[in-house]
Amino acid sequence: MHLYAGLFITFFTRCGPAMESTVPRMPNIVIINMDDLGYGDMGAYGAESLLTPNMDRLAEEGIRFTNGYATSSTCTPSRFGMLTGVYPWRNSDAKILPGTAPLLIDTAQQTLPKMLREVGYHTGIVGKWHLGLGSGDVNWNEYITPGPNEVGFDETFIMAATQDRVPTVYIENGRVVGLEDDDPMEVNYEENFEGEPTGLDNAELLKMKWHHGHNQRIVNGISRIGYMKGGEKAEWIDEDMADIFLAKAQSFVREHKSAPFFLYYAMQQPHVPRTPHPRFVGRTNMGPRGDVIVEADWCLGEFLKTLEEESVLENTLIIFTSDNGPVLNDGYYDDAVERVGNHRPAGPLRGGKYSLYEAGPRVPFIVYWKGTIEPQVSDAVVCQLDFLASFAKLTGQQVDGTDSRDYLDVFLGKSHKGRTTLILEANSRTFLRDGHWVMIPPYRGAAVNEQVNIELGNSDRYQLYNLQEDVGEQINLAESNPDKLEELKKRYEGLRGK
Ligand code: NG6
Ligand code: CA
Repeated sequence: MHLYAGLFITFFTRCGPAMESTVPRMPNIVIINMDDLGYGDMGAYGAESLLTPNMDRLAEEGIRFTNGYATSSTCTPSRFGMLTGVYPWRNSDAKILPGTAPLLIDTAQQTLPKMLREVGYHTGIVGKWHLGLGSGDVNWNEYITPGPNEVGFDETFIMAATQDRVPTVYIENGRVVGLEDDDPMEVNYEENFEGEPTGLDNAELLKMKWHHGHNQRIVNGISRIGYMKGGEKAEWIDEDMADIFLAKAQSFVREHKSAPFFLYYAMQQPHVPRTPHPRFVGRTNMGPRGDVIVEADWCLGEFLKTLEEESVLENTLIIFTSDNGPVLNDGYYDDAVERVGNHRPAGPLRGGKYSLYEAGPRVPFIVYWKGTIEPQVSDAVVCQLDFLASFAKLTGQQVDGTDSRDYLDVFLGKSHKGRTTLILEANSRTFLRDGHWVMIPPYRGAAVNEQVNIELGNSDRYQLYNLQEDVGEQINLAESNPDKLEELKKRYEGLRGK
C-alpha cells in the first residue's frame, strides 16, 4: 500500500491523469561507478585535452553536481558506503582489501540492491567488486560464497578486487569463468608458489614495468599484487575487459528490460594497470591513462545506445560517478605523469586519491533521467551514502538504522538543499564537511605520499577551509577563525562519536 501511494504521487505528477488507471512502473536504476576518475577528468567538469562526449551528454542533459562525494578517497570503503548506506569509518575492516579478503558486508545487513529487490527489482552487478568474497579461506575452484549474490544481487559478473590484484579472473554468479577442471587455481598474498615467475625477478617477461609494489604474479605481461597459480585459461586479457563488461551490461538490460532493474555497472577505468583496447591506443596525447578514459566514454555511449534501442532510456534513472579521486603514478610506468600536459585530473581541487583534501572524495557526480529531470548544475552537497534512503523513497520504501538519508528531491533537481554535514574518510582518517566549510583534524603521518606524489592532508595542526572562497584549500583559517573551528570541532566530535 505504502509503495503504491509513494509511486502514485511521483508518477502521477509526472505523467498526468492518463496514468491514473494504469499500474505505475518504477524506473530502472543504473549506477555507473568509475574507478579513480577525477573531478577534472571529463569535459563537463573542465577537461579540455580529453574528449568525453558521452559523459558530457549525461551532464548537460541531467544534473551535474559540483559538490558530489563518494564516502571515501579509496575504493573499498567508498563502495561499502554506497552499497550499504553506512559510513565506512564505522567498520574498521573497510580498508583497501586484498583479493583474498572475506566479504566485508554482513549478509544480514541492509543494502541498496536488497532494498530494491524487496519491491520487485531485478538486480545485477557488472565490473569491479572489491568488497571481499567468502569467509576467509576461499576455494576458487568451487562456488565462491558469500559474495555479491548473497548481499542482494541476482546476477553478478565481477572482478574480485582490482585490476592490479589477483585473482585475475572473472567470476560469474560465484564461479570462476573459464576455469578448467584439470588446472585448478590457488591464490596467496603471503608467498609465491614454487616456480612461478614474478615481476620482481622476471622483468624480461613484462610489457609494462612496475614502479612501486605490483611486482608479484605476472599475468598478460603485467605483474600484480599477490600470487596465483593455475587457472591459466580463466585469466583475463586486460585489453578486452572494457568490451567484456560492456557486453555483460548490455545483455543484462536486454534480458531484464520488462521488469524494473537495478544495474551497478562498475567500470575498471582509469585504475591501474591502464590497458586500453588497441582501438583506443593513442586516441589521446596522454598515454594509457587518457586512452582508457576515452575508452570508458565510448563504453558509456554504447551502453546508452542499448537503453535507447531497447526503449527503456526514458524510464531509467542513471547515476554517473566515481569511487574516489585521481592518481597519476599508482604503481606502474605508464607515462601518466610524463604525458599529463595541461590536463588537471582533479580540476581545481587539492590532493587526489588517498587524500583528506577535496580531490580524494569529491568526484564527478551526475544524475540523468531523460524526460523527467530538468537539466541543471547543482551546487548542493550530495553523497553516494544517500542513494539507499533516496531510492527507497523513490520506490515507496523506508530504511532505518543506517547513515543514509533521503535526498531524492535533490537528486532529481527539485531541491538544492543538500547535506549540511558529512564525515568523509581517507585511509581510516576522517574529516568534516559542514556547509561550505571543511575541518580536517590533525593526523600523524607523511604530508605527501611520495610514491604517488599526492598530498595526503596530514598535519599536526587543525585545518579549516572555506570552500566557497577557496575551493583549492590554500588558506588555512584555523587560527584566524577560532570560533568557527571550535564550532566545527564540536560538531565533528558529536557526529564521529568521540
Ligand atoms: C594500493 C596500490 C594501488 C591501488 C590501490 C587500490 C600499491 C603500492 N598500491 O595499495 O596501486 O591498487 O591500492 O586502489 O600496492 S583502489 O582504487 O582500489 O582503492
Ligand atoms: Ca578506486
